[in-house]
Amino acid sequence: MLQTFSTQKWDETFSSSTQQQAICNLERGQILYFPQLAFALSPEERNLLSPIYADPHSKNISYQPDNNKLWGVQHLSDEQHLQLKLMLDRFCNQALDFIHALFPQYAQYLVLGRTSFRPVQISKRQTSYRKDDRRLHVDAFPSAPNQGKRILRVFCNINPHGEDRVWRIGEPFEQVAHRFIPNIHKPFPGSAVCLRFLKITKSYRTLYDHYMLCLHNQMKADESYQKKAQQCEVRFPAGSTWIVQTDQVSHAAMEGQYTVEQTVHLPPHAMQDESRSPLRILEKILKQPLV
Ligand SMILES: O=C(O)CCC(=O)C(=O)O
Ligand SMILES: [Fe+2]
Repeated sequence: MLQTFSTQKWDETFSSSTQQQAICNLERGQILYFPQLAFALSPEERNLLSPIYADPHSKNISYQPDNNKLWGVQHLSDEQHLQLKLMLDRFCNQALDFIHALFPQYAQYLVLGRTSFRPVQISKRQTSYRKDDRRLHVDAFPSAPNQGKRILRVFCNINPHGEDRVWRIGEPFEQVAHRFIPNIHKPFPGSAVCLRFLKITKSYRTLYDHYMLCLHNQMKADESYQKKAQQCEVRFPAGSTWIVQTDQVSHAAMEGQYTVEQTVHLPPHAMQDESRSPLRILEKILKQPLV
């Protein structure tokens, strides 16, 4: 389930055998775990570690690196606003360089996504079941279709009180898909065009996005599945980093506060073994192209 590395610095160079093993394990749905790779904060940045700066209406504080914009914040002075942006920008660059060093085959195909800062204690957050990441799920987003692209994420627990981030990891994607896909209906004809026209989705919701979103929702809605599905607890201590493809790995975040996260997207054709992508697995089950 985890491949553990002894890496201690963000500008590490990796041997080709380590790179090969990492890519292989990642594509098989393992979590790459770096228990000694911490994201260091300055004393001023440590003052930003408070849930009061998170807008209660947003799930996380997000930063868009390509246009240098911050969302989901409140009560920050201009100076703190800038500090937080610089902190997330630094994390983004370190995480991206690290991914390039570990997966050089992916480098030219990667599409940079959002950076997030998660200062709210997960175990206390009140949300609807669909937004509740304490339920096992694979990632799929209603307004942001990704049209088959992979969701690759780097997480770093920056908790200043030494508290773990606690996840549950569920069964392999193929098993999840075989369990839920037969009960998912096709989308209504024309619905993807309407959603796009009404600007509910940021791009066209492909069949792939439809099935992934239904999978995400049905997993979260199924109380008995949540309790009985094969699963195990994984604890990520403060000062550790982990890399995971959250569209493939069934996960639930149960406990923890203060994490930074970087998302990158990857087209399935850039994978070493494309047949392991959720897109190709769903296409095989449904016997039709989905994008
Ligand atoms: O915040 C976390 O630890 C993970 C939450 C989650 O499910 C996600 O970001 O996909
Ligand atoms: Fe998730």
